[in-house]
Amino acid sequence: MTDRISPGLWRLHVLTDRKASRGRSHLQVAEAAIAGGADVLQLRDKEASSGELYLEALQLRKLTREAKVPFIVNDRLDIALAVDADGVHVGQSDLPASVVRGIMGPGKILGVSVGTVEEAIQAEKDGADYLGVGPVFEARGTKPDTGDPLGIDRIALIRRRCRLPIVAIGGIDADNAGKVREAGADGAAVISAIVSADDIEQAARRVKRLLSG
Ligand code: 3NM
Repeated sequence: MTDRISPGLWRLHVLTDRKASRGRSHLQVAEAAIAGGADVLQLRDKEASSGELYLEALQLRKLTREAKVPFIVNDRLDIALAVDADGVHVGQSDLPASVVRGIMGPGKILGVSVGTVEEAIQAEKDGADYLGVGPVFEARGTKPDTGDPLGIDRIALIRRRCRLPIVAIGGIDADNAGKVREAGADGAAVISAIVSADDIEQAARRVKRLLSG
């Protein structure tokens, strides 16, 4: 069973993405990703209305609770609270991490996206439980505004300056997942290489194997 309160032990984070899923629902994607070994599931849907997102989140909450897999909602604290998700992941232009922590309280998981050492140190002060560091490689079109890749060295740099678990994101696949672990990341967050695959379960299993080694 995945340890729900130890993000440092979470290797494979699978994020949902409506467009990248090739017509499959978030629920179908999530079921297959969990079968393939996802340690945590993050609902990320920038297109859904609040009403749609709430219904999607309810479905994923039920699935993840039964599977004993932690469930994180991207950006939307309101939705996370409404369905009793295990936590929220915010970026630098979302609601500030310190505010999210204040509203959520200490019992929930807070992930924060960072690109620099300074942002990482600030996120730690703000009460983050883990850092998303990216885009490490070229993101695969699932996020249009990610900017230039940071490169693998950024993981090692942040690792030296910050004690929080690091989750690499951006262009991670079965070819490079091992490299981010070697650089010091505790895990990786993946969209396209898993949710766009013909066989989502098998794709998740491949990436998971590299992250677990
Ligand atoms: N955040 P893929 S990169 C959602 O750098 C997201 O913070 C990023 O998708 C960041 O695995 C990214 O398909 C997209 O490259 C990751």
